[in-house]
Amino acid sequence: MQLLVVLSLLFGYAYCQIQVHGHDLNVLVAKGFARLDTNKDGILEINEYEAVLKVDDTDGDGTITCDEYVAHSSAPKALALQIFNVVDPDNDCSLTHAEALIVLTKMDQTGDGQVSEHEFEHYYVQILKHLGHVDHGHQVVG
Ligand SMILES: [Ca+2]
Ligand SMILES: [Ca+2]
Ligand SMILES: [Ca+2]
Repeated sequence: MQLLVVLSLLFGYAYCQIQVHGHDLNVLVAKGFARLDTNKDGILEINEYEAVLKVDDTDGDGTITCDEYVAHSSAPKALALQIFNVVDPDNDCSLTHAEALIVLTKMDQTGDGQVSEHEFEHYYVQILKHLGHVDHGHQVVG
């Protein structure tokens, strides 16, 4: 009986990983960006980013814990947690405002203070590649 539970957990996890590929990856990126780009002009600006940080910070203590992030992320729970750990520089399950701003700076390749959907997608795919969810050279198409 215990073995069955373990097996179903393992398969559940594997299924979650498979879903990240191909079309579903594009859906994840689009959903993630849509959540951040609140005025829907295709550009993520710092004020939009900070507004979402406030929403994600459920208890309003100025930092986003991994639990708070997972609860708000558009990604599946297990994946959201992995993404959080890549994004959080000191891996303490807590993203301070300063750490969150570093993330925005990393996404902003052109350094103009705005993140296009293309820049967001690039950053997201880099993280997923780092986590092994996307093969190197894997065509990320729908
Ligand atoms: Ca915008
Ligand atoms: Ca918090
Ligand atoms: Ca941290």
